[in-house]
Amino acid sequence: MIDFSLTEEQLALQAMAREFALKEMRPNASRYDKGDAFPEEIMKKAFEAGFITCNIPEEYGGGGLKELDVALISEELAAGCAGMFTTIMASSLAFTPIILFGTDEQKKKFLVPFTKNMSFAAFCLTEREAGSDAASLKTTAKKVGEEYIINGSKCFITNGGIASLYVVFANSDPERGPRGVSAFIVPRETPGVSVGKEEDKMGHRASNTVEVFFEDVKIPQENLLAKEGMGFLVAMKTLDKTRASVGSAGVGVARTALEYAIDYAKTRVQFGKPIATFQNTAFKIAQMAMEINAARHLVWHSAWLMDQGKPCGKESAMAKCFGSDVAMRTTVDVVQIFGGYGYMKDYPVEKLMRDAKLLQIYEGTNEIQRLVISREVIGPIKQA
Ligand code: COS
Repeated sequence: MIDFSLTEEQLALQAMAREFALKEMRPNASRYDKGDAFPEEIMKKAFEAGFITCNIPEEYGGGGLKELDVALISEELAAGCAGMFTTIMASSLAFTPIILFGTDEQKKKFLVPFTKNMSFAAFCLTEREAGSDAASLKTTAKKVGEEYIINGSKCFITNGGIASLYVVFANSDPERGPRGVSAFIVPRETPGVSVGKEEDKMGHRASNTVEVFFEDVKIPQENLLAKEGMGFLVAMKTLDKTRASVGSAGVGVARTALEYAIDYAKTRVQFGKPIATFQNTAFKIAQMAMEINAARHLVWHSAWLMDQGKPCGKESAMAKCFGSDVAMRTTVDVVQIFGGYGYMKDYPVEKLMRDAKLLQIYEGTNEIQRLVISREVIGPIKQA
């Protein structure tokens, strides 16, 4: 049976996230976009509200939210400020491999502390020469006795400079390609871990992005996630699960842009009439509303599949790709509706356009999402 209604609890959760976004995030979004400061106070409140640990299971002290709940929250928080949303959700991304593949001991040891005090985690997969081609990692993990020694570096790491814990993907058997990759839990204080300068980004400026370096970092065997050689699977399963929330963020960013556009179009008078009365503007608004709704339905469907324990790789990729493309198209059109004002930093819409761009790039570029979707839709091809 198809049912799009939300439960009382889901409506309450959505309302709470919306209130937080409107009260704490949106009024401060421009300030953190323009400066270099980290929104520490807002993150403390986000921690107290339970957003940062919302996907950690209840038995380990987290919110234990289902994927549809996370999708609802993600849309609201990203509607408030995409950069702050990214800080919150990058921790969830790093928790996910531990939630999916960690032992009970690993979960107790590494997840529970995040539910007691505010701190952040980072997912370390990307390298300078291994972005979309995630299996070609150069970072190595050499087994010596009961330890692994990690050497290499990871780039564009969200939360990298503020994280207390990293989930690091490294090659423990370079001969075996994807099957040689292993995943490790690396506490920040481990000797040999260091971080580079903060990246100066086009958007999501409230979030922290750095390079993370590992130099002879000794990690005990008990910090290995799953089994040696299963790291690529750990990464892929994690991304299958988390990508839909990037789609939610796209819906949130696009929705905010549309709200600004409607307000503006109703009050901006040209040729003696509000510009909302011109079909060029009205039809653009109709198109945006349609696409936002379609994107939200893709996100909800993929989250629903995950909650049912059904395969969702293709749907999650669709939700991410379409949701972020909608955010990009919508924000570009909204800047156009605002005309010259839209291009000025005094107005909020150019930030949304800059923020939308990253949603098409991170957690797998939209080209990779199309690759994942097309491989599944087309299936095996017999070569002549
Ligand atoms: N779930 C389970 N297993 C998967 C999987 C998935 N979603 N995707 C791939 N695999 C498995 C394959 O079945 C294959 O297993 P076998 O060796 O047993 O046959 C193995 O992993 C290698 O897969 P594949 O041959 O498809 O690997 P490719 O090198 O062609 O790359 C893509 C696959 C492109 C999908 C992967 O590299 C990718 O997702 N890249 C983007 C990475 C990314 O999102 N980076 C963003 C940074 S993280 S924020």
